[in-house]
Amino acid sequence: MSLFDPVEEDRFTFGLWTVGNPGRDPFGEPVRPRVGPNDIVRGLAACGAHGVNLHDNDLVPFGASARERDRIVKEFQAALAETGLKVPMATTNLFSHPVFKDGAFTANDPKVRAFALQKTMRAMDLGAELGAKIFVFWGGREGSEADACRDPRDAWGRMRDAIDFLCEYCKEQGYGMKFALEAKPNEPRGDIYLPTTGHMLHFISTLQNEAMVGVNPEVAHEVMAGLSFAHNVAEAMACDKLFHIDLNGQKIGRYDQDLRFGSEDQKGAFLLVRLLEGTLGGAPYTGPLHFDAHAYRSEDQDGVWEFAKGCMRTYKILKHKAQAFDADPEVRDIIQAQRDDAVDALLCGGYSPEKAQELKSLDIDAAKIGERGLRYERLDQLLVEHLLGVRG
Ligand code: DIG
Ligand code: MN
Ligand code: MN
Repeated sequence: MSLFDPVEEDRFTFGLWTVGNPGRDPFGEPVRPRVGPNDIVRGLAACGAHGVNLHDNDLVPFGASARERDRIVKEFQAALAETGLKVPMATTNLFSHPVFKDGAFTANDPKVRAFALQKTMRAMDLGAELGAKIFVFWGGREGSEADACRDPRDAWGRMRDAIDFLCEYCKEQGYGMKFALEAKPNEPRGDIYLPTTGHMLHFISTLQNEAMVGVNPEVAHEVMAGLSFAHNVAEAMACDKLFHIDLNGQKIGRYDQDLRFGSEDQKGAFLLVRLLEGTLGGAPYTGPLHFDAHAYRSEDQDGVWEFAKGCMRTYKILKHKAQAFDADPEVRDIIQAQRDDAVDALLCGGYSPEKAQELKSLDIDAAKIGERGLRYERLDQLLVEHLLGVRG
């Protein structure tokens, strides 16, 4: 057993649609035979994963009869029992079927919006049956190309009404789920509403059941928008709204690549893992670590399992390196060098007239502070050396 082999406590999960992806892309047919959900469960268990996630139609084909649905679910539950794999998260496919070509919750046709609610309630029923306590909403088709088609405020209001309605359904059913909203700026729609995690955090504050709704940020989606993924995740953590996370790799300025975690921007992945694991001292993230990622189209199924192992192994390597980095005395010295507890105490705990007077009378030598070097070049070089394995 290597230090970097996954264990149950790592909480690593994969979607059925990730390691089950047969390698189709917009410009090519599948390159691998389809692997059924029960074999995916067995394959993920063999790789050391903790859990498996699913859209409704990853397991139950669109339009399946109730009898067929029950048979499929029963067989899937047997595979879960056989392997011990859990189902921490479920979601709805509101983007593949042509009925959703103009959106789901935000579509102009109220029959489409009604069908999206109906399909999502049934997907929540399925998720609850499998033990999922997190329900993700990714509005892949909630957007536009011909933006004249609707007032964007109507789209925003329809989305809010749908989430409010489904929160009430979840409460009435007693499912005890938390909702996690996933942002993406574009693709497959020309523009997608609520394009970043920041937009989602504000949207959540307008909901009737705000406490049960958080976010599911994805690396590729925030990087596509040219944003710092770690900063956006940090904002969600600071608001206690990081309910789930989609980990993968992405090159800046590309379509949504959903690459193996850590395969591209290792420094960004390191800083993300450092944040999630709290090695700098903040509270760690304790939810599922979900790899919403896909193997290269060049791979056979063995290559897909290598991809899955690589996602988990890289996360654990980076966790080990983040622990060493924040335990490095020189790193701690540089970060602590600007510490001033007496002044810090004035800035915490809110306003008081006494504090205001004390702050106004504080003698701060701005020129001297302005001249001081902060040694961040050395700090970042230490990070690079820890990452490259020559320190730590
Ligand atoms: C794409 O990033 C989306 C879908 O794969 C799924 O609905 C969601 C859950 O991870 N992510
Ligand atoms: Mn993606
Ligand atoms: Mn995702």
